[in-house]
Amino acid sequence: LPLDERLKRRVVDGERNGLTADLDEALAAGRPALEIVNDTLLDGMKTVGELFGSGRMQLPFVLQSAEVMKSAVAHLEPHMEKADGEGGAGKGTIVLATVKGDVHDIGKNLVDIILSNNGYNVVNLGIKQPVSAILEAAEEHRADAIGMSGLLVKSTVVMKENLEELNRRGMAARYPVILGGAALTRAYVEQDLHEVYEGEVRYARDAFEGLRLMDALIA
Ligand code: B1M
Repeated sequence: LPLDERLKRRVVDGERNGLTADLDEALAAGRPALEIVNDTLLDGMKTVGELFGSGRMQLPFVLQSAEVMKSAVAHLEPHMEKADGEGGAGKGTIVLATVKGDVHDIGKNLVDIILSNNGYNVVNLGIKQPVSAILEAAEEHRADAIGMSGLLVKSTVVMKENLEELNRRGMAARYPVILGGAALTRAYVEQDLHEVYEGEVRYARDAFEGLRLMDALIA
């Protein structure tokens, strides 16, 4: 198989053997690390999602694919472009979390990498975070924004409840919120949730849009 196909297969098959050798070969051929993630590995995860969704792949195998994806991203991370030499973290702070009840964190961790590499200080709280933990971290770190990720349909409801809690606590004006994850749509966030939230709430389709939004919010 061509290298690209091979890498994609490794994600789909959850096959770690030979992974780093293939990644190094792709890097040596001059492919940017982020492009390998976005164009090849994420394509593999998409296939995994389709197979799982249609009942042709069982959960333990999805987990193996997720592990391969994580090791690949960890291997590629040092090769990703940094925005400034110092590794800055001076542009602003975002508190980032996967919402309550949701364990999916590959997308969130990509957002962390992209923002950190572009000069933001990211306080990554991890998965299954109750709103109280997110809001406390935002206050403690004097965050400029809050980022919430969630992939389950029920997480879209949790996100709405979280925004209502920010309203209730009178925090909405101080915290712009960026939402991302496969179950969301732009319309749900920028129309429905926009109606709900008394502050600014925006939808990020991918990690790069998350970065563009942070740049716009902080400017
Ligand atoms: Co789960 N899972 N899963 N799963 N899983 C989905 C989400 C699902 C769509 C699969 C399917 O049915 N086709 C489905 C949800 C259906 C629904 O809600 N209607 C599903 C299900 C059902 C479940 C379980 C309930 C299964 C079960 O137990 N029976 C269970 C849930 C457990 C829980 O959360 N309580 C479960 C478990 C798991 C694993 C643990 C096995 C594993 C996760 C491992 C991990 O993350 N550590 C897993 C995986 C891997 C998936 C799929 C296959 C792939 C997700 C992924 O990592 N994609 C997924 C299928 C799918 O998404 N279509 C699926 C790659 C990742 C980079 O994409 O996170 O979307 P994503 O991030 C993108 C953008 O969304 C965006 O940027 C990224 C790209 O740049 N983004 C942000 C994300 N967050 C952002 C935040 C931002 C900005 C952008 O700013 C704050």
